[in-house]
Amino acid sequence: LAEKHPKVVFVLGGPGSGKGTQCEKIVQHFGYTHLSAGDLLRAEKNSGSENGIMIQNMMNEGKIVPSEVTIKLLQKAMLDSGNDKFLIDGFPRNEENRAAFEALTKIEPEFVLYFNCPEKEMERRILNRNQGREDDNIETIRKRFKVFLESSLPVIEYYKGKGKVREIDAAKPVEEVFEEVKAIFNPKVP
Ligand code: UP5
Ligand code: MG
Repeated sequence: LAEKHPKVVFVLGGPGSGKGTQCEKIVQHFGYTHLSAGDLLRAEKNSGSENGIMIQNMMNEGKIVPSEVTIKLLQKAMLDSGNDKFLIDGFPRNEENRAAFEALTKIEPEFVLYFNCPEKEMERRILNRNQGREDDNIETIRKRFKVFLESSLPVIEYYKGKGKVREIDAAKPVEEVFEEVKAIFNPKVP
């Protein structure tokens, strides 16, 4: 995988900050392949894999699935796609995820998109989503927020220290957020 020198952008932000929504729009405009780590884990769970029950239990507690499981799914999806430009959405979620991905894939992200959104707004969005996600209940949402603050924000801080974070005000309407996103991917277009 590393020999192909794929271009990777990590897309991070709290639960419900709009990562998936914005990634779909980036795909349409900029030719990336969107890989949501959460979606890959949900598909793995539904495939009846030996890890299915473990994945389900961890997601229902808002906990972070062991790196090796997630990274294996990401690597396979990258190879299967045939593309060389990826949006990796919702990963890495903790320092261990980050270090393991780097060690196993030898891939460094080009930059990190960070969708910054107040918790109240993220909560409102998730409770309105209604797509049958088992983790979209208020108890699990609170746990997801706690894990985000404790484990995922430090990853964003790490990349800030490397000058790689492109922070976006994600509290605005979808189209306004995407205007900011576009400027990051395509700084020349007015
Ligand atoms: N919406 C979006 N943008 C909006 C806007 N600007 N204004 C108003 N509404 C907006 O959006 C959420 C909802 O808000 C949608 O209804 C949308 O229409 C609306 P979405 O784009 O889905 O937000 P997103 O940030 O993708 O929210 P998501 O709930 O997917 O984020 P999470 O990070 O919580 O979920 P994820 O699927 O990444 O992970 C779920 C769980 O999987 C984790 O809790 C964890 O247990 C596990 N996991 C791992 O263990 N490891 C991983 O690497 C990844 C996940
Ligand atoms: Mg998502």
